[in-house]
Amino acid sequence: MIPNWLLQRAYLTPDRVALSFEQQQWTFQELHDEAMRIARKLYANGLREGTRVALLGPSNAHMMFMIHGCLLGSIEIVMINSRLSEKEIAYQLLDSEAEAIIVEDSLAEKLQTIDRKKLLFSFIASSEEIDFTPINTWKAEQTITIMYTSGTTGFPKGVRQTVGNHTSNALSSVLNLGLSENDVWLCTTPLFHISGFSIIVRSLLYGMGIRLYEKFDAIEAAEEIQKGSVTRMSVVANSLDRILREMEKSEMFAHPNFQTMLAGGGPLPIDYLRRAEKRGIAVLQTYGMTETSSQTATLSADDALRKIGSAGKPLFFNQIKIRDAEKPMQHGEVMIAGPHVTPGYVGRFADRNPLEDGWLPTGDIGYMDHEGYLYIVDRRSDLIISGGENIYPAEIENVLVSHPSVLEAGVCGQEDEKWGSVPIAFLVCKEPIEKEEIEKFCLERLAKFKVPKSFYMVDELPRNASNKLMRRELKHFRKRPL
Ligand code: S0N
Ligand code: AMP
Ligand code: MG
Ligand code: MG
Ligand code: MG
Repeated sequence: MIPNWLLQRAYLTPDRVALSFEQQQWTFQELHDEAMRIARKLYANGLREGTRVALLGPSNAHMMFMIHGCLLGSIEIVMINSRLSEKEIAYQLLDSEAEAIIVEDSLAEKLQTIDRKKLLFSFIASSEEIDFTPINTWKAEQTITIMYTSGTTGFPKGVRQTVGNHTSNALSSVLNLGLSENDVWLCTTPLFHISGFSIIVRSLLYGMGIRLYEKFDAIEAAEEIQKGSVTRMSVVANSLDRILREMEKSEMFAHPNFQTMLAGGGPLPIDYLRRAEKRGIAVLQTYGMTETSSQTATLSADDALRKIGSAGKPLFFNQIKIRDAEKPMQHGEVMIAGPHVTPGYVGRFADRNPLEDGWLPTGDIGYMDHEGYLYIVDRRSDLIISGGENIYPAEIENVLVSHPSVLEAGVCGQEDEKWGSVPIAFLVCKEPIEKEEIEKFCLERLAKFKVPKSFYMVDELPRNASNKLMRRELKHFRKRPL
């Protein structure tokens, strides 16, 4: 049994600061009261403990209250990525069978053709309230959030994250990072990703404050770090680089209050770690995923420079092994076990067991060095990571071939200085096609970051003897730009 996080936290430390956003701040008691009001309104709208709803909103204080209202009311939340296209959102609603979608008013235009009960933030705010008593304790195996992650087949998978998954992850994290009374976590990663949501869970379990921004802003982040108004932050390579550029330009240094930057979501250029050190920032590389409710391994502050490039050792409750590796340094698929690993999916993949003999195969290739430190070297399954957003080629290829002029399509990643990697597409066409036309076709169906940056015409796609597309060969293929 695990206590209802916010109930317990507001009981233990009601007067500690829980959240600050723009010029306002809220204690845990105030956050509890806001969440309780929301939960009563959600109950008045027919939602109940265990009801599954989707949630779409920007990372602001109202969104926080909405998340906490759902959590307090033990309502399962499907967190929707606000960069997705309407069609992608429709898929997730259908697949998850969410009873309704709660949407912040400014984003409602994204849902025009969506045939599902919509609850606008403003509508909920003006709803009646009904009395209900939140349950005190949760079962560890109870699903509390669902996040979609792209799948190799091109169909996104709704990953179940249980109360136990989140709780053990937050505990593992603090056993590695430590905790001080003055800790405040700067949150600029999206709340719909586990990179952002895990900060909420840590805040509740530790009694730690969150400094929240609706949008990542490198100047503001650099200033918070310099002032020491925050002590921790989560970043991806793109946001870290932009913060460092700001700090380098204005000769800024991290305040001694600032403890650590947790950097993950994709590979991190080693040069960024060195640049960060010059600014007085200890960057800890972390290896985590949606299926593990964030971190599995993280480098400890002591090892940050000695083990540069490593994603560290598994956190206390977690285990990592390399498939088929008999000794250190051998490369292979990274396998994960621990209480933070998802029990499975919803919808189309509900019957699929994510584990093999108790281990989660990640698709990532890595090795353990002689001291047991993990290094991630590659992604087996052709995943493209653009600015921390995952893109599976199959998902884009499925859209491309649905265009009447396209016969076959292949997509791969191309290195990109700004985003790390971006998708590019290779098309075999029935008839000539304009770049603008195919771009527009993609934009109507895919999040913008998934729309290929370049399109090339080819006569055929590279395939092996069993006719399987060899995406890694695409880049070297003879091609004509569209
Ligand atoms: C990097 C971010 C902040 C960039 O967004 P920004 O600057 O706000 O852009 P916009 O103003 O919205 O748009 C401007 C133009 O840029 C395009 N664009 C935006 N983002 C991307 C992108 N990622 N790739 C390609 N293009 C992008 C827009 O389309 C727009 O284009 P135009 O001008 O043409 O209209 C933003 O992308 C961001 O927040 N990224 C991070 C996402 C993230 O958090 N990913 C992590 C996911 N993984 C996990 O959660 C598991 C790992 C994990 O848990 C973790 C990760 C990191 C740190 C810690 C942890 C942990 O374990 O705790
Ligand atoms: P997601 O499915 O969005 O949670 O993304 C998880 C994926 O991001 C992992 O399977 C890895 O491919 C990648 N990833 C996360 N952390 C790292 C890291 N430190 N180094 C390299 N890749 C990473
Ligand atoms: Mg993902
Ligand atoms: Mg921007
Ligand atoms: Mg076609």
